[in-house]
Amino acid sequence: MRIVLFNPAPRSGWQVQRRIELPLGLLCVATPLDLAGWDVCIVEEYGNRRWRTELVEALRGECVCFGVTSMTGPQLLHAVRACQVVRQQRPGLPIVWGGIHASLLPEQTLRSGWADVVVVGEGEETFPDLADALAAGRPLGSVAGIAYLEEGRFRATAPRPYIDLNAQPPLSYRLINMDHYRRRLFGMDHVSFNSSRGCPFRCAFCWDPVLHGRKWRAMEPDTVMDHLRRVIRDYGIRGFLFTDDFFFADLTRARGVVEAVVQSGLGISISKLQVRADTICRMDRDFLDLLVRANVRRLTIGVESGSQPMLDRIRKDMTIEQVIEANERLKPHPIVPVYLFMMALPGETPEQFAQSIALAVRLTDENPRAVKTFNVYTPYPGTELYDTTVAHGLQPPHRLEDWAAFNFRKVRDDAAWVHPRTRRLVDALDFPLMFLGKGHFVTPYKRTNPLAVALARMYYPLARHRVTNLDVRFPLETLLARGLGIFGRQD
Ligand code: B12
Repeated sequence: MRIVLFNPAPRSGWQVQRRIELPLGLLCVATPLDLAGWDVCIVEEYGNRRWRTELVEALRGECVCFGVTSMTGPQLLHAVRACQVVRQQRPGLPIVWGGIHASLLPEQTLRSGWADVVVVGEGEETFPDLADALAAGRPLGSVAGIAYLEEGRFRATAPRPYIDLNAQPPLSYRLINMDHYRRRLFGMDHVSFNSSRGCPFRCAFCWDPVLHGRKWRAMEPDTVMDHLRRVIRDYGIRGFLFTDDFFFADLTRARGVVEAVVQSGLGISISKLQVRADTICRMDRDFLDLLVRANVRRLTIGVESGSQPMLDRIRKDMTIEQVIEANERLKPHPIVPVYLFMMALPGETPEQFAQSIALAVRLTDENPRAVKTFNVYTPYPGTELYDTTVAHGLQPPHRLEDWAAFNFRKVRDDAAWVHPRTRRLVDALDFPLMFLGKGHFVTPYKRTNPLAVALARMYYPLARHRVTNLDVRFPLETLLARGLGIFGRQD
């Protein structure tokens, strides 16, 4: 009996063909079904012009249900488009939604008409149970961890306990074409890997505390190695991009994983990890050296704001001094710290925004390897800060499809939670901010686009002048980039 799963492109327009990420969420739910003997078919839209034909072909035969995943944002539209195909081809086939967005807003997702069942939270145990129920005609009420409509009434069954990550089998990568997902970085092939879930912190903008209840769970080093070894054995891929929200939550475990990677002698590269600045302050030199030996090249660090009162407001539980200290500690090591900032946070004053810029300038000046990224704060449903934006006039979308317009590149016109002067600054400086930190913008284009590199180099002094002096007069380059559609698209 077949189950068809669909991975909608997370972006729209030309970006559909851009960077490809392993569909880890779908693989996690497909693996137990595969091992239980189901015929699981995963259709990928990302970077795949034939997705529609492949989906129609997959739906032929005896299907039990269709499953789709989605984050909040443009991915929802792509998910809905696939559901339209399913409804057309196989009217009556149950459509199951899973993933972050549907888990946060199950009722609205169901009322859209594009979903028959929502799997809320982790799907490894719930989805096989649901598939069995659908195949056997067992009532939905007997399946824990789901939501559905019964005669128009919203029903949610009891939540399912978190799964034991150490008891999970290695993913059934053979269900997808791994070649589609290999990313050539630092001279070797890479794929994504996830070794833990959740985060004990309470950042007011983050979805994590909502779905994971601040409960952090992780694979032991042996389990991680077992999974990585399979990927190396079956696909020869030795580069891994860890997607963990907080890989370093338990420093003893983190050290154990990194040591195991180094000691294995398999040439494994953990190329990218996310970390908090205060965690770096807790690492000694040996630990940082160990990370270098495991080929950690990039550490992504959420700084969010250069204003301490703002950090306190968003409950980051971290200080600006810790960020500066972390940058200092990383300096002697060949690791690129990628500092992430959010602009247009609720109530952010122009002065606070200027403090973020000043901190980014300081970090990139003090550590020449450091790079930064500024994104517009996007309120995500279920989070504490989202409620603040609603209190300040955000009209929550009433339809599933309307969440698709939530975008991190542009301040929404109705963003009443943003000070009008801050909004003007953000709108005008978003583009030049991309060029702050020499080399950051040009590196990806070095081999492919000499014109873009030359233009960026010419523009750099003006960009730096603009952002350091908050000079937003005649922002012609921003208007041009927006007009040409190469920047700030809303899809
Ligand atoms: C890799 C990644 C991406 C990839 C692509 C993801 C993909 N698969 O398509 C890329 C780089 C494209 C991406 C982009 C974005 N991302 Co992103 N991304 C992630 C990341 C780091 C890992 C996702 C992952 O693999 N998780 C591991 C798997 C196992 O977890 P899972 O997907 O939740 O799946 C489980 C359940 O949800 C469920 N499930 C999932 N799907 C399904 C389907 C069915 C049928 C069933 C039954 C169950 C089920 O079962 C799974 C196993 O338990 C997460 C953070 C995280 N740790 O999850 C953020 C995250 C998903 N991204 C997020 C965001 C905000 C974005 C962006 C909008 C903006 C940004 N600043 O990055 C953009 C997208 C839009 C755009 N215009 O580009 C948020 C989403 C919040 C939300 N409300 O949706 C997250 C949670 C990060 C965060 N903490 O804020 N992202």
